[in-house]
Amino acid sequence: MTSTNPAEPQRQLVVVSNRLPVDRVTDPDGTVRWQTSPGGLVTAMEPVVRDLGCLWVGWPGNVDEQIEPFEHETLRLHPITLSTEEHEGYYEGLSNSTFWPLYHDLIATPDYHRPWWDHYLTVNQRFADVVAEQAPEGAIVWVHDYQLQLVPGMLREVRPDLTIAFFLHIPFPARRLFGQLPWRRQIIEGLLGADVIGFQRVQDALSFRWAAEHYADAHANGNLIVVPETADEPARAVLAQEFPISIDTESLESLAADPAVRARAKEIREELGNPRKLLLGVDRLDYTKGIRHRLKAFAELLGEGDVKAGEAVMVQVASPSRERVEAYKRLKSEVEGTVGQINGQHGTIGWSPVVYLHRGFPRSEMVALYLAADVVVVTALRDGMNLVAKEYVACRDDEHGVLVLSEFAGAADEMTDALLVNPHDIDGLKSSFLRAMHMPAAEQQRRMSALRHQVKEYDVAHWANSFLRAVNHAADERERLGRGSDEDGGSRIPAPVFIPTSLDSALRRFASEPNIIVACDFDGTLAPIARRPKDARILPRAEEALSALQGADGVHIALISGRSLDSLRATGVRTDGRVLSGSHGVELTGVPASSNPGNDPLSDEESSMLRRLLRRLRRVFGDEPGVRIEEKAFGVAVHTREVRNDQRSDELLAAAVELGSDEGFDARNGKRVREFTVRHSDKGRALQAIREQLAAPILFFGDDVTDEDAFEALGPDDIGVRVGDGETAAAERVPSPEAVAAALARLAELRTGVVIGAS
Ligand code: GDG
Repeated sequence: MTSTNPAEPQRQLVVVSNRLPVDRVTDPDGTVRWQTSPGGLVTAMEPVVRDLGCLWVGWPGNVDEQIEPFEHETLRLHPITLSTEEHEGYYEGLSNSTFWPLYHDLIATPDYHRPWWDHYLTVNQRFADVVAEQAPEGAIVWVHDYQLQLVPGMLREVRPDLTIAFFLHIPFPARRLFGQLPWRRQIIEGLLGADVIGFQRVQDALSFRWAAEHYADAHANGNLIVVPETADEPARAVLAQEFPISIDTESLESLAADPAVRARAKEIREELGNPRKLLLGVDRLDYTKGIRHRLKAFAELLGEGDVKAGEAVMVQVASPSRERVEAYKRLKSEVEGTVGQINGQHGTIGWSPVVYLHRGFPRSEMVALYLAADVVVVTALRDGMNLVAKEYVACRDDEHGVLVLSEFAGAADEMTDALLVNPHDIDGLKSSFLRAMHMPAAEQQRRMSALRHQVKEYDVAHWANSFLRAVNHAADERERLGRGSDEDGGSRIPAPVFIPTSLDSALRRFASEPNIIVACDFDGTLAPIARRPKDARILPRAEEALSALQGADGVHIALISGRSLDSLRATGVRTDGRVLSGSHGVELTGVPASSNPGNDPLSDEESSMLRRLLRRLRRVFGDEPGVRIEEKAFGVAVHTREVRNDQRSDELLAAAVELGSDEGFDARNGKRVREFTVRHSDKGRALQAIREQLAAPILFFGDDVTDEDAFEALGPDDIGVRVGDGETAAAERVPSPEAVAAALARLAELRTGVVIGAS
């Protein structure tokens, strides 16, 4: 994999996790050595730190043992000692018998045991103390997972020079569930000690932001949480956002291409008696993984004769996990009992329907299993991400094989071409297993090829780079503020703003006008383009700058979008007190009514034209994967951002234009969207209407073809700024939404004196 972006400043990295990424093994000849340990966290982080090198602080795996720091490949490892009692309270207790079940939707009942909390505090403090002592000045400290949620807060108190990041590998519980936790305030405050908090899914980040507002004295503004100032510290911003983790796709692909591994895959099938279908499950033996559910479904298929003797084998790799925790002991005996029952009842002398392997295997053996499997079953009842799902498709360059994937695994957000299942619905599981076992080759190929595209594009390098980019931004900002306090006795100095000098001077002039209108397009301008429009979010820095400007005298903020206002609001962008123009100017709120083309309801003729078009578009594109048809107040839009292939997207859009023109509509072109409106308006007319009402010069930012109407409507006192490439009528240009945020921050600073840092 590629390491972090070379453009990023090189800061020293310290990784902190409950377990060190290595296990100690003693060879038969008595030699002791360390080898990389299995598990999701290590699998994901290993390729990240392999290139970067780092200091890694963690527990080495045995209690009451003091081990000196040592080196392993590019890592410097600093072991933390835990006593038997601490291990029971902090790890087996609070981490695995409280947080784990609570954060996984109460699949098991969490115990809230106060002495465990005391151990959790002591051990988190020990980790924080070691990091505080070992971390180089100005380093980035990346803390992992639910066992160490207090470390960011503890660390910040003693080492304010560090930039602290936290990544939660498991889900963050829904609002009311988290509310059960007796120590909910302490946990939120501990996490808010970080500068950046990463989650697996959008939903996790949303739940956390809600909890931060309700259980700590914080205020969420989009994905930025503002922690109010205290006696010791000024107010701070914490980025809380989803960064879905992934796998080292390239290295798995090359392992899967290794002839020895391929030969082993063939051998595995032979050893299993060459069944027609091989189903595979790979999990830590954990009650969240839904192993019992999948066995039950498979057993019923055998019992009902849908799977015949000798026809299929289910291989279940269940690597040992948390073996001293009561719930895991119970699960182990239940699973083993069920496997025995199934094999006893349905097996024959030469055929065991379930092959259960309760141990760890080398990576090459796992890959051989993936290659041998016709179907991989991931039936987690709740899972942060689930890397097994991604690993399976990464290995299948033959584009064959079927992934059955639980809707409750984080991976389901991205891997929509899998056979998605609700593991609680045993009948549904049975149908999906059958469907997977009998899926025609062409459908397997279509699905697998789309899934592979996904894991190739969004691999672990992408995950680490985007996370570390956000953390480096936070670090830049800390440095900048630090410099400010040395030079200016604590005052904040302006952010380094990478905007063209001509725009900077235009902004200076503009900022001194008595009244101003700051108008921005949304997608591609305030918010980076997202693959699914519903996932687009305003950049925190842009939101902060707009909010600061909005609070200043004589400033009007306008959001001018092609989206309908409903869809704009659904992105969570702040809309109160702002002028809003949606559907390319057809909808307009926040200014007195006069020239708003959206004030009159649709005429009968307009609505029947629109209905006809909508019906035809739905009929033609309704089932087309990746195409989204958006109904708007006065029109309809056909989006193809999720169509995976550019050529296919172009064809579909061209077909939509044909259909529209047949119905008498002209299409408006956007990036991977064609829009048809029954009532004519555009962003230029919207801006004119706004100016007529507010009588002030305009600063307008836009990135799309449809924003050109707005640029053309600007006068000599206005400023038009085009985002990105392409021909334009705008006088100024910036490269990206990040640069728009920087320019807005600059304007906010000029107008109000408030400095909006990079985030
Ligand atoms: C947590 C979250 C999230 C398993 N057995 C063997 C083995 N493995 C490897 C798999 C895979 C990893 O372990 C398991 O990762 P998962 O993601 O499936 O699950 P968790 O361990 O629960 O991980 C999870 C993850 O963190 C990352 O953030 O996705 O939601 O619960 O890579 O292949 N590897 C080898 N031998 C085995 O026997 N070599």
